[in-house]
Amino acid sequence: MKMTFRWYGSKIDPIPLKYIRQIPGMSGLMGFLDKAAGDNWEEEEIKAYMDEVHAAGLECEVIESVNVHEDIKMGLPSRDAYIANYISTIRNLAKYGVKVIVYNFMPVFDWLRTDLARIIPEDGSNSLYFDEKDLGEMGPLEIVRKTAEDSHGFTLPGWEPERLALLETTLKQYENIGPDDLRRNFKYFLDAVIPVCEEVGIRMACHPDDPAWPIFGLPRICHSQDDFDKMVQLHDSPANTLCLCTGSLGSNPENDIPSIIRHFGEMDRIGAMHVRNIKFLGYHHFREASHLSREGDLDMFAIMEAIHDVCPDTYIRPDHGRMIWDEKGRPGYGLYDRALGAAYINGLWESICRIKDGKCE
Ligand code: DNO
Repeated sequence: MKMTFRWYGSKIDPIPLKYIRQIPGMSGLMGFLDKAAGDNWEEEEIKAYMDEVHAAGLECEVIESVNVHEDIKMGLPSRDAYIANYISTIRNLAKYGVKVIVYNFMPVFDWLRTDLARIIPEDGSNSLYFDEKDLGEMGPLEIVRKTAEDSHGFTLPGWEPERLALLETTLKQYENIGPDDLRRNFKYFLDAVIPVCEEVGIRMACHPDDPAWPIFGLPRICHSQDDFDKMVQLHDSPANTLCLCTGSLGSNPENDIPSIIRHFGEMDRIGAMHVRNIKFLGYHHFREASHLSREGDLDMFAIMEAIHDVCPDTYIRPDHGRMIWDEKGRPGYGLYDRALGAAYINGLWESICRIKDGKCE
């Protein structure tokens, strides 16, 4: 396994690369360029980002959030131009050593929470929180306004202002698009980009819907094993994989995460892993927990054991941390709790490898 950390670039991420390098066992980043969905990622911008990362002694073989333009998801005639940009971005990223691109195919919203800083009464820390009841009362425009307000000036991944400015129009356009239409548009996209990925040695890794069910009546087609079985069949190739995010899929207790990891790992369809824990509070109601198994409802040992057994060479990042020790940071993406998460995941990994293989490399 390669332990990585999400980093937003020195302009918008307050965490210095030096600190990331100092986390035990950290090999590199799941990198990010602050670009609008549909834009071409120019070579010079990628080079500048990579130079900075490499100079800090880190790798960057995974890039996250090359966001798919809404016109591609909606299947509009303008999609071909955006797909051409996507292909050019894939080619440019490959030139700088990128092996995996994490993306998603969720209409309009990427991940969604109803509170970005819910206090955890037991210890006074705070974490991302979701309660569908609050959502019902809020509506899409209200949630976008609240999320922007609560993010303390930090841009949030998947919440690009340019895209959300068109929210009302986009929501209207989706009224006539059902899950089958979305899947058809997804296939059109994959048919265009996967052959290029095969040629340049990149794997596309689709992130699950977060939370793992449809919201605001929008079609969502990536939140269960069954959905991903269909997704990998849309264009059957080792380059068409998923980014198995334990906390996103795990927000629905019906998703048995270790078993889903085994299923797709055995098929060699896991491109990357996001590892985090969830505490269930009721129906469609949860908060994010520290990574430790006993502080949430996911069995992190069983998750790491499944990774060990079926995709031991995959890229992992500790996903969303709580805010602890009075850190002021991007919600979900502070330094401290994610670093603790990495240390814990490394600990599990060492024990699992020692027990099962007699050694840990
Ligand atoms: C949330 C992240 C997602 C993920 C995208 C990939 O915190 O896990 O924003 O990066 O869905 O496109």
